[in-house]
Amino acid sequence: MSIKRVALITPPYHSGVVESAGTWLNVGFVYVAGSLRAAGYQVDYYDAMSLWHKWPEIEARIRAFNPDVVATTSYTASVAHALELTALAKKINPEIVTVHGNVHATFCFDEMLQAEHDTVDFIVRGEGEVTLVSLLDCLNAGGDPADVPGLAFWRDGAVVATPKAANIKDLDALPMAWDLVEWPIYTYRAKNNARLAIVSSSRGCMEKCSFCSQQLFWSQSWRARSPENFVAELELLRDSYGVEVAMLSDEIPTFDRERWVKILDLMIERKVGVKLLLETRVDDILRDEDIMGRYREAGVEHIYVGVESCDQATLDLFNKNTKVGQSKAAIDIINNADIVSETSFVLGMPNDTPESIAAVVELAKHYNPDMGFFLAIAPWPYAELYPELEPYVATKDYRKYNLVEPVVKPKNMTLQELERELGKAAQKFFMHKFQNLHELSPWKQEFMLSVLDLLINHSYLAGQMKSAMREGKEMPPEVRALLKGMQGRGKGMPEGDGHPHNFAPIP
Ligand code: B12
Ligand code: SF4
Repeated sequence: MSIKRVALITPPYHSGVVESAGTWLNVGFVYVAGSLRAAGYQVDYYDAMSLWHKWPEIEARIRAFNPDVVATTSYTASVAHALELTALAKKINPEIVTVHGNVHATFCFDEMLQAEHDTVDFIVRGEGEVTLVSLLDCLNAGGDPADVPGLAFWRDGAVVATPKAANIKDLDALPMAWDLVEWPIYTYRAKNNARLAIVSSSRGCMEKCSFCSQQLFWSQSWRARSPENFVAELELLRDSYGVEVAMLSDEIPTFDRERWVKILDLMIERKVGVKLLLETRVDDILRDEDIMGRYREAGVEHIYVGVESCDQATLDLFNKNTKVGQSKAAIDIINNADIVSETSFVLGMPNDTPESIAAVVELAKHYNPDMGFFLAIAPWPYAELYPELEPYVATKDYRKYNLVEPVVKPKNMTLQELERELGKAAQKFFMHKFQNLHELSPWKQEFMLSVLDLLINHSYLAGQMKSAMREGKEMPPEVRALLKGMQGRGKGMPEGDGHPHNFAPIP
């Protein structure tokens, strides 16, 4: 077998949620492509999802590149589209080797291969850089994939899973294929369409939240790049590709305070100027209260912390390892540093009712993040919480496992009622926020107005926001002016994919 050309393709799945805020690149592919090229393979980085390509365009690009391998990425919500993609590749040319990676494939390889072994050749479990190259080298050398760690595949009527691959030790040494990225499409709408990158400074998380897939994916480990290596990458992205804003894909970039402080200091010292959006844990924010000014000075503009619940019993069920009071304190710290604060609440648990959801909205207003999102719990079939939720799981249609569409049916609500209550929760929260816009600093006011623009022009909440804001007189004049120019739903967003269009958090 002679394999040279590898197409890395994102499945054209859209829940329309985070996509309202911007267009986000696939940094996992930038890593995998870098390693493939270093090993001598030619790569097409093809973000069909972000390009909003439909099947005919995807088919045309596959035919034009004429790959030996089509590899794609499957998290739970996108796996159906990823499977359709590899079926398409086989239809175009049965000789194409098809590969799936990412979290859903890593854990649900058995289910996928049982059902789709005709069109799925290999599943890479865990990190892709070493395993994919080893697989392709093995195939080229006529070897046996059973000897390559980190794989699953179908052979003789059964699934073969090879031993787990070792974690990559030196993240600094991984080559990156930034030059393959189709940069012009990646912009951050909430900030004047600034050029947007996603970067990774660390991988993993040592916590054990029972609803979360990421601690499982990284086997409760945490590894990081050195501050010098990471900051040099931001400079390269700024100088070579005009990157102005970068979102960290890290689960917890701040985990090691010493390393994080070094990153902040280097960014200040070298005047890097790239603005950072990041997610971290409430306890790291409490720990870093004394250096929040440095966060801001270095360019951190937006911090998401997962509050998840306002109720200690639910936090304990989630294994969240935080106390209710800590969340409010962390949000205050972020707000006091004049950084945009964002959080989400995981709702739609079996015991939820309209009243319990309304109570969360009141607490959300009290916690006072700049942005609050009210998510429908998605029962990842491999998460520790799954057995608890299983009796209430209403559908196995993974396309709905996107944190917006309810999948778990509460005991005393229908799925439709829950969906309506979640919509109302967002509406009530943001109405309150915009009524009190004047409490924010000038730059945050400006930012929040662009968020409102996205909400009313790019979101399925548009209808609800419109009706609620008919009493626009309660709103500050800037908000009223924006409302006047309101254009209804969908501007600039392709429609008709059958999923709701929402504005929601950094995932
Ligand atoms: C960046 C990101 C996105 C980007 C994706 C951009 C793109 N062009 O593909 C955007 C913002 C669009 C996005 C959207 C969504 N996302 Co998202 N996203 C992330 C985030 C923050 C980082 C992922 C990342 O880059 N990690 C860093 C890289 C280095 O790691 P990696 O991606 O895992 O890739 C490595 C391996 O997995 C493997 N690998 C991955 N793919 C492949 C493919 C092959 C062939 C191989 C060999 C290996 C391989 O190799 C890579 C390198 O080692 C994660 C959370 C997190 N902290 O991980 C959520 C996350 C992946 N998202 C999630 C979700 C739910 C969504 C949405 C459904 C949310 C929503 N409601 O909108 C949407 C769906 C997409 C859509 N279009 O509607 C969930 C998935 C949960 C699950 N278990 O299935 C996560 C884990 C967040 C969470 N809340 O739990 N997301
Ligand atoms: S939710 Fe966040 S803190 Fe909890 S395990 Fe997942 S990544 Fe870690």
